[in-house]
Amino acid sequence: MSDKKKFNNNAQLPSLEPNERLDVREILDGLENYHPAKHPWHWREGRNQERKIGDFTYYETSEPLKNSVPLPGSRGFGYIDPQPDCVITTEIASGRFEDDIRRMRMAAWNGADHLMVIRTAGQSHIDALLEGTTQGIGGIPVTRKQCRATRRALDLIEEEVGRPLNYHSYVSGVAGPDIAVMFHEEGVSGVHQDPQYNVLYRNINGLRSFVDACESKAIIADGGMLQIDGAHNANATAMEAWKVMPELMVQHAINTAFSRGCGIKAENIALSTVPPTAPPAPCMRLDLPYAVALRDLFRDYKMRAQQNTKYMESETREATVTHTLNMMISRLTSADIQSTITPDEGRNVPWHYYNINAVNTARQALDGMDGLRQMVRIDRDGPLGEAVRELKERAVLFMEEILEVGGYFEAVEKGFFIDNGLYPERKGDGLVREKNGGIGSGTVVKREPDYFAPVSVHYGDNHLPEGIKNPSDAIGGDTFEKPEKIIFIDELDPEDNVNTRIKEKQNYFDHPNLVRPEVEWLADGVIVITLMLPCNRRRAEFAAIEIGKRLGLNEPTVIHSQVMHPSEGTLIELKGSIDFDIDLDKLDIPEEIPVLSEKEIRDFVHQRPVTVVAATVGEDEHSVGLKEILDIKHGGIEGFGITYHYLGTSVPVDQLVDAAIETNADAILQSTIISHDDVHIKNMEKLDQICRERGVRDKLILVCGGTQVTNEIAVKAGADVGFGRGSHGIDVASFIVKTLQAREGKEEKH
Ligand code: Z98
Repeated sequence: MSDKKKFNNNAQLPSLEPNERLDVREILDGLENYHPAKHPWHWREGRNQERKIGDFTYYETSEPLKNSVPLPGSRGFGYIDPQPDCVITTEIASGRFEDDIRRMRMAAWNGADHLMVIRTAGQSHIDALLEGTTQGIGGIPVTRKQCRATRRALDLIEEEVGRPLNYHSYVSGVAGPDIAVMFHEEGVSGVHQDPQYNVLYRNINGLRSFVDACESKAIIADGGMLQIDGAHNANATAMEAWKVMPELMVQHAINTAFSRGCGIKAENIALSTVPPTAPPAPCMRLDLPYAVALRDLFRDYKMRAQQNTKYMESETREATVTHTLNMMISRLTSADIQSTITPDEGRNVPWHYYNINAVNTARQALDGMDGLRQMVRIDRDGPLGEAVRELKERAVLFMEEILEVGGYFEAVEKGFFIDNGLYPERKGDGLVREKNGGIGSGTVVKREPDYFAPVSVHYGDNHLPEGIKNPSDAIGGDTFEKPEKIIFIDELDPEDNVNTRIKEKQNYFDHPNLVRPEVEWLADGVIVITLMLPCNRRRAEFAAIEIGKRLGLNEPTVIHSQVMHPSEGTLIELKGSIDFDIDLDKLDIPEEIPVLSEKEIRDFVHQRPVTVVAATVGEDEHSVGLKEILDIKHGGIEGFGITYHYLGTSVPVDQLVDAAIETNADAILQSTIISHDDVHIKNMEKLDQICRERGVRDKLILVCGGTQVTNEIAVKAGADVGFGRGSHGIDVASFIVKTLQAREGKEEKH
C-alpha cells in the first residue's frame, strides 16, 4: 500500500474540475483528519531524452502535462507545450493562504512545479510554532493548518496537471527544528535551511543556529526534502553584489559540508545561486564565469538558479530581459531548478499575475534555448577560463583565512561577510555579529551523558534505555510513524482566521457568477491602468492620480512611471480599486467560435486545396479590413495556403457570386465596412439569395465581415458566419476548414 493511501483515511476529496474555481471550504472540511503522505522532492520525469513534440525534436524537456495553458505563441505550432527539463519555481506571497493556493493552481497550469511560500515578516523571531490561519504581511504565517490545507489542495492540483508538485517553505529562525518536524509531518518537499542565514540576516546566535540546524537537517534528510541554502542573500544584501562572489562560494561550501555531516544526501542539496549582476552592467562577462566556477567547485550538488531581482525597478519589461539573460546562463551551465519571482518587487505589491508571467518567461526562454549547448560551447581557453580560475582562488583564500582566524564564528565577529571589497580586498563594511550575542545566545544546553530522545529521527548521540531497539518504541511510535498522534490545533484567534475571511467574501463563494477584478486576494477590486501623459514625470504622476480620482478609483497610486522624454511624455501605470461587481449571468456573451491551430489549418489545406473569392461589396471603397484577412503579410488566409481571388472594392454582389462559380471556389468572403441604412445586412441577404437562385448555396461557404457585422447578424441574414472587429485571418481560415471538414467528412460516410 502506498503511503498516500495509508494516510489519506477518509479525507479524500473529489478531483478538481478545470472549469470550476478551487473552493477552500472543501479543503478545510475534515482537515483535522487529513494526513498528507510524505512528499519527498520530485524532479521532472523523462529528462535527458530526445523528445518529439509537434514538428520538432527537443533535447532538454520532460514529460508533458495533462492540463496546461500553452504559451501564446504555440498557436503557430499546433498548441504544443514542451515542458523544460528543470523544475520551475514560483514564489507566492499574498498574505492569505487561501489565495496563495489559487495562485498555485494557476502557476501549475503554466508550468511551475515548485511552489514556494514566503513567510510573514518577522516569523523567524518567534520561538515556537504558530497555529491557525492568521493573515500575514508580505507572506503567510506558516502554520500546521495552513501547510496541511495547502498540501491537500496541491494533491488535487497535481492530479489535475498530471505532475507532482513540490511544496516549499523555510526552516529558519529560532523555531527552525520545530518547523522542520511540522514540515516533515505535513508533506513539505523542499526547504531553505542555512544556519548562516540566521546569523547574518536574522541576528540569531551562531552557536544556537548551527546546533538547531543539525536537528533540522537530520529531519530534512529523513523527509527526502530538497534543501536550498542561503548564500544568494549575500548577493541581495551587498551594495556591490558582484564583489561578494568569492564569499558566496565560501558560504555554499560551509552549508554543503555541514549538511552532508548531518546526513543530507548530496543529490538533495541545492546551491542557491543568483547571477550577481544585471544590465546595463556587462552581466554575461561577470555572471557566466561565476556560474561555471560554481559548477566546477560543487559538482556533486544541484543548482537552483534564482532570478535576479536586486536590480529590479518597477518596469516589468526590464525585469523580464534580465530574467531571460539569467536563463541563458541556466541553459549554458545547466540549472536543475529555475526560480522565478514576481518581477514586481520594485512596486512593492504582490501582483500575482506577474508571478505567472515570470513562470512563463522561464518556460518560454528555456524552451527557446533547448539544445543550445549542442551548438555553443563554454570556451575555457579565453577570458572565461581566466575569470573562473581567479574566482576559485579568491574563494579558497577566503576559506583559508577563516581557518586562520579561528573559524566561522570568529570570522563573522570580524566582519568578514557582506563586505563590499572583492576578496582579498576588504572595505571594512561587513556585517558584524558577536560570537556570544544575538537572539537565543546562551540557550544551548549540553546533553547529559545518558541523554535520550524517544523519536525516530534525531541528530547525534541518543542513549537507548535497556530493552528498547528503536528510540520511538519508548512511546509506542512517534508522529512521523503514526500521524494520527499529531495534535491538530485549529484557530487560536477568533477574529483573524480563514473562516472570518470566507464570511466576508461569502457572496463570491455563494455566487461564482459575481466577479470583481483582483490582484492579491479574491475580489479585492484592484485594477491597473496604463496612461501616456505628454509632460514630465513629476507632473504626470500627479495628473495620473487626479485622473484616477475622476474615474472613481479608490486610492489611486502610481506604481510605475517611465520617462519617454523629459517633456514629450511619461508612461504611467496607475493602480486603484473599484467596488462594484459584474454579474456574469447578466452579460450578453455571444457564443465563441473555437479556432483550429495554424498547423491544423495548413495540414488540411495542403491535403485539400482551398480557394476563395473576396471583395468589398456595394458602394464601399474600403479595402484595408479585407486585405488584413487575405494577405500573407498580415497573418491572412493566404499564409495557410488558401488561394484567394480578390475582386476589389465596390463590387456588385452578383459579380462576386459569378466569380465564385467561375473559379470553382469553396467560399465567398464579402466585406462591408461602411454601413448606413443597414446596407451591410441587405448585402448579406442579397448574397444568400443570389447563391440560392444560381443553385450554389449548398456548395459555397458564405463568410461576411465588417465593422458592424456580428456572427448573429450575419447568420440571421443568411450567411454561414460573420466576423466583426478584431477578427483575424486565422478565424476565417479556421471556420472554412472546419466547415469543409464537417461537410466532406459527412459525404465520405454516406
Ligand atoms: C529565495 N527569494 O531564496 P524568513 N532561510 C533562507 C532564506 O534564503 C530565506 C529564509 C530562510 C528568496 C527568498 N530567502 C528570500 C536560507 C529567504 C526566509 O526569516 O522567514 O524571512 O526566512 O527564494
